[in-house]
Parts: sequence; C-alpha cells; structure tokens
Amino acid sequence: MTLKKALVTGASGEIGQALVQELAARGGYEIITADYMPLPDSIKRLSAEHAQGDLLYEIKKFYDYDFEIIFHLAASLSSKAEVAAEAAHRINVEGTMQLLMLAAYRSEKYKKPIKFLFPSSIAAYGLPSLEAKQNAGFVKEEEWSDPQTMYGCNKLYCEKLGTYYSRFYGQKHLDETPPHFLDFRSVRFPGLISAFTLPSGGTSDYGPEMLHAAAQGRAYACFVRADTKISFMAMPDAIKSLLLLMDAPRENLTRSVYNVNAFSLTAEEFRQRAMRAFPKAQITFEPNPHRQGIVDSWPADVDDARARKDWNWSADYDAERFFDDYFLPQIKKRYGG
Ligand code: AKB
Repeated sequence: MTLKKALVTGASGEIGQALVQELAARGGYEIITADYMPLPDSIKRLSAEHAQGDLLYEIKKFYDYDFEIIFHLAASLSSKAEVAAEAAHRINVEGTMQLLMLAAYRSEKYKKPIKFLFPSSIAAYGLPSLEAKQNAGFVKEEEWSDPQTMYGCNKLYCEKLGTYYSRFYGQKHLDETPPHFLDFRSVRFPGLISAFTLPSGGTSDYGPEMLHAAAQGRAYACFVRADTKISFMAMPDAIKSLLLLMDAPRENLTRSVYNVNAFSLTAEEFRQRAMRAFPKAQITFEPNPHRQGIVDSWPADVDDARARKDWNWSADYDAERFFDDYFLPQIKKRYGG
C-alpha cells in the first residue's frame, strides 16, 4: 500500500501528539513531524522523521517532500503572544506563510492537490465589552471579527492567507487536468482539554489547569473570574473535527473556515465539577487583568451549524460525557485516586 505523506508541525504540542496518535492508529500515512522541541516518548516511534528546530529554518528541507496533507499546528498561543508579540507574529504568520508557499509551489509543480489543515481559534473573534459578549449568543464565523490579541490577529489573518492561496492563487489550475490546487481548510477551536497533556501559553488554559491540579491534589488559583464563560472541547473531538474536515468532499464545502463547538461552562462550573470529583480540591479565584481581558473578548458560544451541515460535524462529548466518559476516568487512571 502506498502511504500518504503527512506533515504535522507543532507535533510535540497537545493537538500534535493526539493527532499523530490518531493518524498512526488509522494507518495509511507516513507521518513527518516538526517542532522546536524533541518529540515526546508517546509519539516518537510513530514519526518517520522529525525536524527539530525553528520552523522558518526547517521549512526549506520540506521542498523535496511529496506531501499530500499538511497539518500546520505550530503556534505561539494567546497569553504567550501578548508578552512576546513580535516573536509570536514570526511564528504564527511568517511560519504559516512559508508553509502555504511551499504547498502552493509543490501543488503547482507536480500538478497535485495538497490539503492544508489549519487550526484557527475562538481568539479570531473580538467582542468589545462584557455586555456585547453577554448579548452575542451563538456567534457565526463572519461576526465580531475584530480580535484584540496578537494571536487572534495572527489566526484571523492566516485564515485569510490560506483562503487566498486556496481560492485565488490556485484558481488558474482548476481547469487543468488533473485539477490541482492548495486545498486550505480550517476549524476555529474553542479551548481544548486533554486528559493526557497540559497546554502552555494559552488563556483557555485555566480549564485544563484547574482540572489537572484538582486530580493531583494541588491547590489552584484560577486566573480568571468565576463567571468567565467560553466554550471548550475534549481533545478527541478536536482531532475528530480535523479529520472529518480533511475527509470531506471538496464540493460539499461552502467555505474554508468553520466554527466547531462542544460545550460552554463558566470557570465556577468547572470548579464545582472538579469539587464533585475531587472533594479535597482547593480552587480559588485570583483574576489576572490581562488574561481576564483576553477571555472577556472571546465569545461564550459559537454557532457551528455550517460545519454540521457541510461535513456532518457533531461533538461526541457534551459537558456530561466529557467529565463522566472521558476526562474523569482517564485522569483517575493517570494520577490515581
Ligand atoms: C489559547 O488560549 O490561546 C488557545 C485558544 C483558545 O486558541 N487555547
């Protein structure tokens, strides 16, 4: 069987590790990975080759590879990007641009389509006030596109860049035989929670940090107010959405960027769930004004009707199933108790 060559950047990160595991379990892929960190043991043997280092320097290596699919996950997340804005721009925007150019070049030269899967974020939205957030309801993709963070600006711009390369730059090749173009597809993720890994540098991190700390019996001071509400998703659903979108027939897609949603909870609701499962947990609230400002600008809920219609998306884990069937059983196995 000929294996499809897949590149996963940011492979050592949370989404990267879960995605590499799922691609390997599916079979049929030769997985090439890239990250500025070494690969963790959990996925080391699943990667045919790992390029470790600054993506902008590593990219030139990949011009000789015949990728059918690129998952470009490498990014500097929202909190980190606010304290190192120019570095974040370089990683988030220049890295994406270079990889889009590589994909466009290869598809043009070898007359083959290349799929380019890009995780965007609820950070691409920007609500100007708490009142606007409370009244916004389920936000659609084209609404409130006024991000207030460097990371959000980077994600929104990269969505546009990918759409440009996909729709306009490649347009001239659609009439050619075989049709070939850079096929850019993106999902806007809410905060993600894995039972196996912890995020770093993000602002939705308070959700997973609180739950992992409670499970380990560590005290946790939550850096946002108790009433803070954004949407979250279990990591297996995040991977499911990337792979569903990857597999969707092109003719079914009415856009390049889709919201995906699972469940919305306040930080206090997270605390209550954590206390129910781990009654000795010590969770307090010590809001950090900068990080609070970031989540206050993100919607409490997003409308994922288009993903549901175009590629049959639905999350497997609502809040109940997330805790009862995924997070708590796995986390108890991991930390004991
Ligand atoms: C972050 O908090 O920066 C990320 C995100 C919501 O994209 N987890």
